[in-house]
Amino acid sequence: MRTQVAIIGAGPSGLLLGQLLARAGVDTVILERHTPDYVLGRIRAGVLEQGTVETIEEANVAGRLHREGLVHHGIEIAARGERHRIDFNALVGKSVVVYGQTEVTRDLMDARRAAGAKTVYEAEDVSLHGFDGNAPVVRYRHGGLDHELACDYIAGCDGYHGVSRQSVPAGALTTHERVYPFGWVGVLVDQPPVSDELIYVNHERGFALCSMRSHTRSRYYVQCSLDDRVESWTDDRFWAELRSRLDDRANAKLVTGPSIEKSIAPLRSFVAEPLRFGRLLLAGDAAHIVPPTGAKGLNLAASDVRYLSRALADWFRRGDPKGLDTYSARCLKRIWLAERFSWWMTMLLHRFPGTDSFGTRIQEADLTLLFGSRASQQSLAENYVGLPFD
Ligand code: FAS
Ligand code: PHB
Repeated sequence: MRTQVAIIGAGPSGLLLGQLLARAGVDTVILERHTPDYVLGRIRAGVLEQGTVETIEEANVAGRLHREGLVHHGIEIAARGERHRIDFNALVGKSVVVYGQTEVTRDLMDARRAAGAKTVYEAEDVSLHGFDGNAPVVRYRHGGLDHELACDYIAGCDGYHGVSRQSVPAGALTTHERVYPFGWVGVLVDQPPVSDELIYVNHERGFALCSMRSHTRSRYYVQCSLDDRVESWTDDRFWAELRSRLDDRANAKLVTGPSIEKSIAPLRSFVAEPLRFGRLLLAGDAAHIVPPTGAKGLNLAASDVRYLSRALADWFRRGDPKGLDTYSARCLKRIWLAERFSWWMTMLLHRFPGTDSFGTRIQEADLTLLFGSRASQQSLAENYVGLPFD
């Protein structure tokens, strides 16, 4: 089998890249380790930057997003018994859309299926070869048979634990990492949200986040220990811990119920440099990870894919290598700005085990600056809604 671009991974990065390339007339095959239901069952991001919405519009799969997505013009930060609204409209004249990653993935899957583009689900033992030359090959097993996919380029969209980054020769990659000493327990519940907008909470017991997927489905998180196992977080324990971290106004509106999904996510900051190795290009979580505190993970993946789809289209349509040659540097500029913002939001809102008095006072000063300075609020707003593309 042969294609122009072999895409490894059918998460949002791989599917969005496949859709954008299809619209540019570039042929792709996506190889995905799991089943479509397994991919859709992973509950992850919930907030889309304006730039991400524009990229999804460019992919021509924004119909349901515009019908069902919730436009949010601000968020609230709760700390020290206070709540402060960050007014995106007043501060930067932009907004975000609350629309779950699962729904973005579903829309992209439906579009790819309707277009008849090839996706191999349950592809096993995927391996990448020859991407340091001009004729890369991807090998995999499917249905008990060995397969070989010849291609011009490989897009490694297979996430943090994928095979693509692991296939890069030792020494060709530099990684940067920060692992945080806590995780998030996340719960999805079919009950109305406590507020019209997201509430990020810094509480002495730890971080909490009140989010949503719609007016009838809410998403909540509480900071937990890295030693915690999801089995030890019963619904009752989760609701009691969330209540202990919310203010009276939120508690009065909180409607609990049986969780329809519950998971623990570790928090880390991670970047692999560069993103290109000959005919292999990394995008999304395969290249970087951010703590979800800044709602950047999915948006950063979409940012990589926006650059990569244009670069590959320029190459296949006009033989212009400029986009491919500058892909890594352009992505890394946005990646590090998103890494910084996600790190800063995490430092601002979490209680770090073992923090000394200096660290505690610095966090308090950061909150005082944010609550009292329009310039500080403007900086948070411009990063949260998404920095402009260069
Ligand atoms: P993904 O990991 O989503 O997709 C990679 C795909 O590649 C998967 O389908 C996987 O099965 C497949 N794959 C892996 N190895 C393979 C192989 N060897 N062969 C073939 N296929 C292979 N971001 C936010 O903005 N907000 C959040 O709240 C948030 N919460 C998160 C919670 C968790 C637990 C995790 C892990 C991430 C979270 N993220 C969040 C970040 C997340 O949304 C990612 O940024 C987003 O999924 C990135 O999409 P992809 O790059 O497509 O990677
Ligand atoms: C979510 O709704 O899952 C969500 C929203 C904002 C974040 C993280 C997660 O920062």
